[in-house]
Amino acid sequence: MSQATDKFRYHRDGAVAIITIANPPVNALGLAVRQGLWQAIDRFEADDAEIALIVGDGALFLGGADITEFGKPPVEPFLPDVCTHIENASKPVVAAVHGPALGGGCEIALGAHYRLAVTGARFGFPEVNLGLIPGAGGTQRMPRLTGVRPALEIMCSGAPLTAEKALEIGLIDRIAEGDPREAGLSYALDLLKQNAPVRRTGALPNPAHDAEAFAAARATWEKKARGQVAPLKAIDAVEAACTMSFDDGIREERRLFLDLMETPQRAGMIHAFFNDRKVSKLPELKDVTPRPMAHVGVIGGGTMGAGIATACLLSGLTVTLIERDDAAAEKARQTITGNLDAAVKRGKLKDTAAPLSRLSTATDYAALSGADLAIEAVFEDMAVKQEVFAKLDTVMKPGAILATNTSYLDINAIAQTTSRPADVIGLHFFSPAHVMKLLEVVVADQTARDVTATAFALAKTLQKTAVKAGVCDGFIGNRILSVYRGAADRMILDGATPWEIDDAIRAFGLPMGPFEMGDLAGLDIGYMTRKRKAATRDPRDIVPTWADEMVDLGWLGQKSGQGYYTYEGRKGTPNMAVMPLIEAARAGRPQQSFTKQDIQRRYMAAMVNEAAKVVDEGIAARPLDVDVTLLYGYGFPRWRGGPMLWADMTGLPALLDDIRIWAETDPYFWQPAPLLERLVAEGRNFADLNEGTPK
Ligand code: T1G
Repeated sequence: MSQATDKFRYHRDGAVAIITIANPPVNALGLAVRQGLWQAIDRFEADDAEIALIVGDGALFLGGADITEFGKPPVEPFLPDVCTHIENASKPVVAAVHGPALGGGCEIALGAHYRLAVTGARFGFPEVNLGLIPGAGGTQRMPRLTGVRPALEIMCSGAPLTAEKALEIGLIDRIAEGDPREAGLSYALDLLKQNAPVRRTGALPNPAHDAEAFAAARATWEKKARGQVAPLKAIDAVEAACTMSFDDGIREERRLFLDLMETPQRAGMIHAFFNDRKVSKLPELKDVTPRPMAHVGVIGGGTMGAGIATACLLSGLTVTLIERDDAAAEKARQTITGNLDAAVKRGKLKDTAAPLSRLSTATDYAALSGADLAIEAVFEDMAVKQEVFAKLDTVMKPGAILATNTSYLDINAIAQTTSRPADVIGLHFFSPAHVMKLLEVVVADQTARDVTATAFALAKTLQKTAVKAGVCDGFIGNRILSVYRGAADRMILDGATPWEIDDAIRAFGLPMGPFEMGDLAGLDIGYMTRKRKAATRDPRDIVPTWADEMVDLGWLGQKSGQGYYTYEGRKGTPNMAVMPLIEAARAGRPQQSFTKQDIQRRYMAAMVNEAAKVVDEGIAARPLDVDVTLLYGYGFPRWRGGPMLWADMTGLPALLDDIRIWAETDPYFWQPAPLLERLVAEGRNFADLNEGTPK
């Protein structure tokens, strides 16, 4: 009485037909699974089973449609038809959910007539995180069960619901403990005893058209998901559930879904989805075991050190923080306590007692003798860092890892001051270190592979996204940033205003432009970087003299109330007093006007050209590592996938043509990247260098 393929099993347990989906690792609803489900329902209809139970094998119910199929011609049976095929069964069908039931997985459950979840199950529609909307009936069935408000929230945010919440809003019928198959079987038998009828969600009346809810959702998500199309289309699809028949609503949902499938945003967000997983898959780390890292030493309790300590404490690690004296150590403890209090306010932490119980501070390095890993976050000065590493080298136990949080210094030079250069690595956190997701793992010449593997394991523990970087000034992100910032300064000298540039870059999708970003971070940071680089600056390079003059005038940005903008609170107004400084700097240079598109094109061309050099030099392993870095550390819009995908989609030949034209007047800044020239000559894209990334 059983039938099985490698993707699903059908077997009888008395009156119950049990349909098990087994498509590891996430039971994605690829073609074979859709075919199997369709046939299983046909089999159920034909045999004398009285009720059917659908369960997932392994760690979860169903992870949704098979994302690797997106962008290819859809193959029948289409998922919405499978859901309707389940719903049209003449005998009751129960879904028993454990773990995630996401996207199409949730829609399969909605196609069933009854739904049970075991504790810990999660229900979600994350399609907007892929530039899509639910496309298998979810926008039509869920509102019929829950009303429009919960449907709008879950489909626009992409955030999953707990089983308890799903029960509360009427998405499911029962919660049970333990094994989903056993719990599902027991529920199915209860339903049989009750003579429970077939209960088709699609046959339920339209949900009430809550005009206020739709207006509020559109206002909220136009802001929250600025630039993104999918959330607003999800609202349209849910509204169709209120105003159309079920069949027309299904057709409208399909139309909206297929339109989104063709958008660059869907390509961008799926590129980002797979890169999130590929970025930590490095051939040199395959089968390498990380070292233990339960006890972390942090040297320096300033903003970065305290942030790093907070991130470690929030992730359950034990922290010993070293400062130069008791007062500084106490100040660091207060900063960390403040960070943890804020995490409690944000709902990220129940209370601060547990993490604080794992924090100790000291002024004597000997306190680090038991630490598995030390992370130095002291003043950005080579001599200071080398002194710290010499001390660490004497006190840290054999096998402990010595890491530096430097944002640009030569880690090879730091490693050389120790007797164990193989244990030295860079861990470049981004401020605030307990909030920002990006961690650049900077691998020095002699860094051991298991040290790098440990850094990636630490990032996972800290729920950060690690990117492997090579040693150079600025590693991946800051090196590329300094170049596209340079392009903005050159556009100022050529006739654009800071405010035109900020407007254009915000319109492109970054949260803010380079000049408002400078005002936020403090204009003195750029000033100090320029002073640091002055000795080695190429004479053909330009210096934004107006920017130095602004700092000399005490215009530091938000912290001084005046920079490129003057500030009443956080609101900034263009500071026209900057223009005379800019005009003086422009003296004699030919001027031109810039459209928004001109500004975006130059800004992005500079970003991509330097990124190509970073990849070519091996500072970034692949173009995808640049994409991930810019997404998680520099606010690059996720729905564009990353600068390297943007370049591929824009067309590398046209980009190279532009760079060559600009090089005629500024050959120093616009030197085409050799890798870009090679790819264009070979008719290839950056994506071709990411080997194995699904199209
Ligand atoms: N399709 C194809 N591959 C997938 C996949 C999917 N839906 N989900 C994960 N993978 C791969 C992933 O790339 C990785 O591959 C491996 O599985 C393990 O993933 C019509 C249109 C389910 C919570 O958006 O959220 O349904 O790197 O490391 O940490 O309305 O995967 O090993 O080669 O993330 O245990 C909606 C996306 C699709 C869910 C499990 N569904 N996936 O987390 O494993 S659109 C989603 C996840 C849709 C319908 C619409 C998570 C997970 P590799 P992993 P995990």
